[in-house]
Amino acid sequence: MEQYLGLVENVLREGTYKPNRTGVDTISTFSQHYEIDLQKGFPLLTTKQMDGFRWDSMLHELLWYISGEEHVRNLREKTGIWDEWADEDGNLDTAYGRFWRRFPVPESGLPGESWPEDGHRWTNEDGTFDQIQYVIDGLNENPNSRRFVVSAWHPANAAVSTLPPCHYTFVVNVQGETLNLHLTQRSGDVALGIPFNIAAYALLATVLARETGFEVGKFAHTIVDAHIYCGEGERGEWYRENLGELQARLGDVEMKAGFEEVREWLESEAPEEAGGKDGFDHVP
Ligand code: UFP
Repeated sequence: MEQYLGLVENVLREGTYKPNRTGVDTISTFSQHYEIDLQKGFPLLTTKQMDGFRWDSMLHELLWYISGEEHVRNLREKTGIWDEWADEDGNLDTAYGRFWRRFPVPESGLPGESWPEDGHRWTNEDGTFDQIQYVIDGLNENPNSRRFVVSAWHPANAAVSTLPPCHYTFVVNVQGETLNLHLTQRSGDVALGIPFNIAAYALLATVLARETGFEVGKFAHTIVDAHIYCGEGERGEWYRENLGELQARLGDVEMKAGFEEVREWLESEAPEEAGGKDGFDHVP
C-alpha cells in the first residue's frame, strides 16, 4: 500500500531521534497524514506478516470496543493482546469501548446543559452516554451533520491511566452516498501498531456504512507522533549518532520499491553493535 510505504519513508527521511518512556528509542516525526480509498479494496498490509491470527485478534478487538466492555474477561478467550494492561480481575483503567459506549456523564449532565430529567435517548441506564448509537442514529436521521465525533479521550482518566488511548478520536463524514472516517492518533508505532490500527478503522468504517446504508468511502489518518522504534542501549546510541548520515544516504534507496528492500538495506548498513538484523523495527 503506497500510503503506508510513504509513511515509513517520511519517518525515516525526516525523523529525529527521540527517547521515550519505553526505554527503547525512536526515530520520530510530527504530524503525518494520508488517505486510503476503501472503494479500491481493503487495506490489509502485506508488507508485514498479517496472518490469520493477527487478523482474528484485530477483529475481536474491534468487536470488544463495540461491546463497551471495560474488562477483558470475554476478550481474552479470543486474544491476549490486552492482557498485560488488565488487573487480576481482568479490568482495565482505560478501555476504548467504555468511552465509546458508556462515556461518563454527571447524573444531570454537565453544569449549564439542559439535560432532560430522564436523560437523552442515548443515555444508558447507568447515566453514561453511548457515542456509537448517537452517530448511527445521526447518520440515519441527519447524515449531513458535521458532528459525528466519537472520543475515547477522558482527560482525567488519561492523566492517571497506564495506557491512555493512542487512537483517541474519530469523525465520520458523509459526502453524497459515501461514508468517510477520519482517525486522529496521538502516538503511532509505524512498524507494529499502525498496520493494526489501519485495518481496524477501515473495518469500522465498513461496518458503520453497512449499518446505515451508505457506501464506504475513504479512511483518513492523522498521526501526531509517528515513530519507528530503533533501539535501546548501544543500539539507540548508534542511531542517535548516525541518524543524520543514514538519512543523507537514504536518498540512494528507492523506498517505494518496498518495505522489505528498505529493511534489508538498513540491516546491511547498521553494524552488528547497532542491532544489525533486528535494529530497524525493534519494538518494546
Ligand atoms: N501504539 C500504537 N497503536 C495502538 C496502541 C499503541 O501504535 O493502537 F495501543 C503504540 C504507540 C506507542 C505506544 O509506540 O504504543 C504507546 O506509548 P505512549 O503511550 O508512550 O505513546
